[in-house]
Amino acid sequence: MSTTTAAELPDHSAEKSRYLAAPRQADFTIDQQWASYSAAEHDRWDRLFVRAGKTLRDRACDEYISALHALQLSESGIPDLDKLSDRLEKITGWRVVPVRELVPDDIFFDHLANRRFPAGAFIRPEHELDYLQEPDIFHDVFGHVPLLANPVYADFMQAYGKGGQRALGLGRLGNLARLYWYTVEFGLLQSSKGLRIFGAGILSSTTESVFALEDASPNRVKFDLERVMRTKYVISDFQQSYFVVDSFEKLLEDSYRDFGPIYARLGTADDIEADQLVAEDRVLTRGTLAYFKAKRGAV
Ligand code: HBI
Ligand code: FE
Repeated sequence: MSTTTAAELPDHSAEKSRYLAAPRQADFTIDQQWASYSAAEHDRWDRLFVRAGKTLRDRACDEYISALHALQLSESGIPDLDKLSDRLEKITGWRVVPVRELVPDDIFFDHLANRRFPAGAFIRPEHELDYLQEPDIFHDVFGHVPLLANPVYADFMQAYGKGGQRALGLGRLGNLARLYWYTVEFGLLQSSKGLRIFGAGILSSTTESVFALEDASPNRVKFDLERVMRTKYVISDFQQSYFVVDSFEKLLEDSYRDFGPIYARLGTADDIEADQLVAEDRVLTRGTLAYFKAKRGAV
């Protein structure tokens, strides 16, 4: 999750405060201080891992499941990011670098453009086990890191980082953040066995893993790069629409397109509401939006 600035968040948990007090490099990386994790924090990782693993059987895409195994991620406590990076680097050249919290956009994109994924070093406190606004080590390492071991997805993430650097220069960060949100965070994949999850925001949430695939409420629409870049999103609840990519190869191909003409068209196109369907959509599920209407008390 990546649109709340650290300053907007309430005071910090003990798990996070120890990192806020630690020295930080110019690229916002810190020392993970792996030896400082308590038994309770390692146990929390294990409980999150086992619970999510049960929900993701037959829901996560095969590429994610095989990557988890390739990286030897398991319920054996919070991973040492240096050791994890040594395994990951051998496969796709990516490393995972510890950070305290959300980092500035330009720093974030520079890391991605250089095959470094910034991961929060802190783990969520017990009372935020089910949901937290800021990316902790479980969201980042369990949600985002595994697919970096998939060569095509690894190329896409680097291309995204380079695209982000260009977007910043063109004042188009908002459009690019939407692309990230509806793929890297909340993307679904069309597979031979039906819809499967690849977005980290869904993978790291057991409730949203079920909602995104099985609930009648949300729209499910075939992914279209330009349409997604026009689509607003909510950050503090389930998504009202999910987008389905045909393959990581298609996603990578899209990321190599010349965004210049796209940004020009986006300059005059209206935004699309998170729950809205538009004429050119290839709709897989026209959602009832019941979940959201109930929340708004509008039923
Ligand atoms: N920082 N640590 C961290 N993690 C993110 O996902 C992140 C970030 N900074 C900026 C950012 N994401 C967003 O601006 C991008 O998703 C567009
Ligand atoms: Fe994320």
